[in-house]
Amino acid sequence: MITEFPRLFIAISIDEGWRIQLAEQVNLLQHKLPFQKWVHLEDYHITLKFLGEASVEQFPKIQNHLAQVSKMIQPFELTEKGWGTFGPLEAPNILWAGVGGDLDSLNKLQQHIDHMEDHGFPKENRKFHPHLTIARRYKGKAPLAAPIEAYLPKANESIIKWSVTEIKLYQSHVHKSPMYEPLDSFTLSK
Ligand code: 3AM
Repeated sequence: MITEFPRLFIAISIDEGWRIQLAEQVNLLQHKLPFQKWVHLEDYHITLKFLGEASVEQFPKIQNHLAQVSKMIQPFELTEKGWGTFGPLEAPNILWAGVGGDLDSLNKLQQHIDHMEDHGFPKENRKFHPHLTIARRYKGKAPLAAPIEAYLPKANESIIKWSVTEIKLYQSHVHKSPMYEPLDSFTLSK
């Protein structure tokens, strides 16, 4: 349901096989790593742009922009790629799962999407670091060990790959879980 000023962001949803694998890994990590908030499995995504609250007038402009951008990029392949954190190992803010594969296409897509100044959304001032947020705010007393893989059993050889065929516009529902609702999707079709 769209509220009057929905809180919006644009993202790529992930491969179901990866979601299942992450569920198993997160189950192990949750016993070892005290993070304050673990993202709901259904909410896993790769953010391309955070928009924040949008007005009724902005909504169709966002949809038009995404419809245009999606025609500028052809489907491309991504893979899982390791783990990491943002912030110091004593108190990382974010625990993430990494993304590899065709990062040139991903970066190009993100740059096109980020061009929304005319619609009232300023350009992102941080460098784009594609990731999938798994947990937020580490509360442990001892610093985290690096790499995060040290907390997980040795990975099997096959790396999960999938084809990104669409981008999605999501609404955040701050007090719900899962909290991200896909409102619209746009097929990549150069
Ligand atoms: O899950 P990730 O980290 O990819 O962190 C928020 C989340 O991204 C980010 O938008 C995504 C969907 O909520 N986000 C939330 N508030 C933000 C803000 N003020 C923000 N990104 C930038 N500025």
